[in-house]
Amino acid sequence: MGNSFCSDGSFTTASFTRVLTYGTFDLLHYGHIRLLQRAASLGDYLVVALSTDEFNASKGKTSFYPYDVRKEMLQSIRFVDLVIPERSWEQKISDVKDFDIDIVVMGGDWAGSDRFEYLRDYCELVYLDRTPGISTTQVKKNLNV
Ligand code: C2G
Repeated sequence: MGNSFCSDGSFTTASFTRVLTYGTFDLLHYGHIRLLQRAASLGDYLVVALSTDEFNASKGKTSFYPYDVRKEMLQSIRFVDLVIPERSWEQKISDVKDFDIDIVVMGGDWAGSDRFEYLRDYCELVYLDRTPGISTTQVKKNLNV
């Protein structure tokens, strides 16, 4: 929340809403874009916590593009304001505090997950419907990569 000062010296507490979401965002596709676009529309500032290659390895996942490329692509998106590394499952509370987050947003595949529900004590939690018919796994299969 930020204060904005009026010309007569008074100030109002203008609301400035910060949104945070997590993901790997590999082989960036329109399902990711639509999630990010809707997340950004819930506030004024969007932070994306991007899974590092090491964190993905700990989940048995290997992305097609390395972290730096995935980060570069996200940073080029007009409505993404900041990209930070997601290094562990345990960093979310400190992320919410460190970046003064008001709303954490995730796709519906995470709805009700223990990996996120506890955040309700620290911020709002919003699950958005996934975009049907597209996934990184599907793209890889179609490209035989
Ligand atoms: N997503 C979506 N529609 C799709 C595909 C993905 O809305 N067709 C959303 C997912 O629900 C997620 C985000 O896009 O919120 C990023 O998707 P992934 O990169 O697959 O993220 P995930 O592997 O779920 O990583 O700590 C949590 C993890 O980092 C989440």
